[in-house]
Amino acid sequence: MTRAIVLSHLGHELLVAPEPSLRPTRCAVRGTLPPLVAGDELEVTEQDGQYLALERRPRRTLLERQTPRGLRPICANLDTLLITYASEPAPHGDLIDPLLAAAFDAGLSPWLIHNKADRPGTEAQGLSEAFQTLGFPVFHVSARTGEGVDALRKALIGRRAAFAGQSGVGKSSPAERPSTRGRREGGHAIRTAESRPRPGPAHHQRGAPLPPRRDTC
Ligand SMILES: Nc1nc2c(ncn2[C@@H]2O[C@H](COP(=O)(O)OP(=O)(O)O)[C@@H](O)[C@H]2O)c(=O)[nH]1
Ligand SMILES: [Mg+2]
Repeated sequence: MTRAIVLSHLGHELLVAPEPSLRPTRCAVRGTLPPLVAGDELEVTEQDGQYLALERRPRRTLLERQTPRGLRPICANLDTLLITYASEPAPHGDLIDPLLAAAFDAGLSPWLIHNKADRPGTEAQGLSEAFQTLGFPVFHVSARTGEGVDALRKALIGRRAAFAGQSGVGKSSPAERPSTRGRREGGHAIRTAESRPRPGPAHHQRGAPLPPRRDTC
């Protein structure tokens, strides 16, 4: 048996990263498995290149999202939630606090990511100063110029993280930017789907660990 991390759902199958290569691979799922989310760790078998997930290992953490029908699991085994905002679109007042609450509920360390540092804006700058004063880690990055991206990657070594935040702030962009060092350094960054700022207790990102070649964190 081999260990594999769930990257995303592909209809009836999963996209997983099996050890040791962590190369994204399709994987069938035994019907008895409990529901799976990105970040879940599985025991899988492989025969003639066909992977089958047999067991889900115990989750260390579980990030959940509040929905009208109750809590919905979003992403497992994260260490850090990268709560992202930028000058454009201007920070949405109702979004960051619920993300902080969700991170704390899940036992994750919330880090604040001020992206688009190449385009200063007073609201985003004010948020960064407020979070710094409160003692939160705040990273100023620009996915466009590369400013601060390697420092963030370095800080993430050995951690699993997901970007969260409103659409358009640049959650996908820092994760997809190639490292200037051009090599993989261990740990897993997480790529995310979109969330819209809506009233309500928590809005999160669905996450999937980056494919290994693009993951330099
Ligand atoms: N000026 C600037 N634009 C950025 C930066 N990062 C992302 N963008 C742009 O912002 C837009 C949204 O980025 P994206 O990563 O798709 O945002 P997401 O919706 O949060 O995943 C895209 O047009 C990006 O090119 C940045 O650091 N600076
Ligand atoms: Mg995106």
